[in-house]
Amino acid sequence: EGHIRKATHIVSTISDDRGEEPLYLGIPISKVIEEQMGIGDIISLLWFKKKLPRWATKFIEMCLLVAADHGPCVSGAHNTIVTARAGKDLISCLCSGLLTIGPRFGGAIDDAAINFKKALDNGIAPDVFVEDLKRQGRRVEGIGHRIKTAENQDKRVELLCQYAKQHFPSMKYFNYARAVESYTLQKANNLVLNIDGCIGSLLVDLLSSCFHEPQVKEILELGALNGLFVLSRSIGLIGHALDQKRMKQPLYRHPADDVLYATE
Ligand code: Q5B
Repeated sequence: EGHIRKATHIVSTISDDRGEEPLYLGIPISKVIEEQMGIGDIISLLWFKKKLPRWATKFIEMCLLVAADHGPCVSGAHNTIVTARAGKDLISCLCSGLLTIGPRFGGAIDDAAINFKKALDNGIAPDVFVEDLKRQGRRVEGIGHRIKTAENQDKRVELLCQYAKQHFPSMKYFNYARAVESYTLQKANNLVLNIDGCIGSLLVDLLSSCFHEPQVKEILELGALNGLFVLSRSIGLIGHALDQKRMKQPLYRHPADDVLYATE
């Protein structure tokens, strides 16, 4: 006799918790441990739905390592610190910091990746690419930094680039981003290729070596790459929350003499 199948409300394709142990894309967690997989492997299974080669998962892990924190002054850490000092719980402190991640701070990775890819694929010269965006009143995503300049270069960018040179089959999108940087640096010396632009362009190179074109486009359009910054920076934000709580820092109030009261 046939079973009547109930219509399901949710479809899920990445993991299964019904057996003795959880499966990540069909791989039991005991195998994950046995094969000494890293967090890059887990991300590749659960985010990209594919087991990626070691050179690629190691690069993902490097992105997580180098972007975990950038001091107490950046937008995210500042919000987390203020929230911790207002006596809120760890999750609120973390969320408060995370909510600052966006187009100007840490959340420019996907747009940088999409824009650099589109420009190179369509054979647009770097200077034309920059001037087109300028005409539209838009900034070049992945370019520009508050403190990093041509003279005070970002070590994180250098380290990721060094690894890619040794292990990536192709770096054409990164090289294009570098060419864009050469042009923007002629305008101002802080218009460097920043951490978002570096991760974005190198991830396009990585994904293009591991996936077919439609899948690469899908991953970028899903906004998956900003997830790398979010995941990584969560480590630093949690650190800042714990740091403030450990020191029992009092409620923060911004000094009034640092505000221009421009009221009539
Ligand atoms: N101008 C990042 O700007 C920043 C331009 C540009 C064309 C650009 C800016 C920007 C794109 C978004 C992006 C990721 C807001 C940055 C990060 C993580 C972090 C952070 C940390 C960490 C900095 C002065 C003049 C103006 C602008 C022009 C600036 N950027 N033109 N394309 N991209 N970038 N974000 O210094 O003629 O005077 O009107 O939006 O990729 O978030 O450590 O801090 O790990 O935590 O505030 O590294 O570059 O300069 O806004 O005063 O602009 O430069 O149009 O021209 P600034 P502004 P004009 S990495």
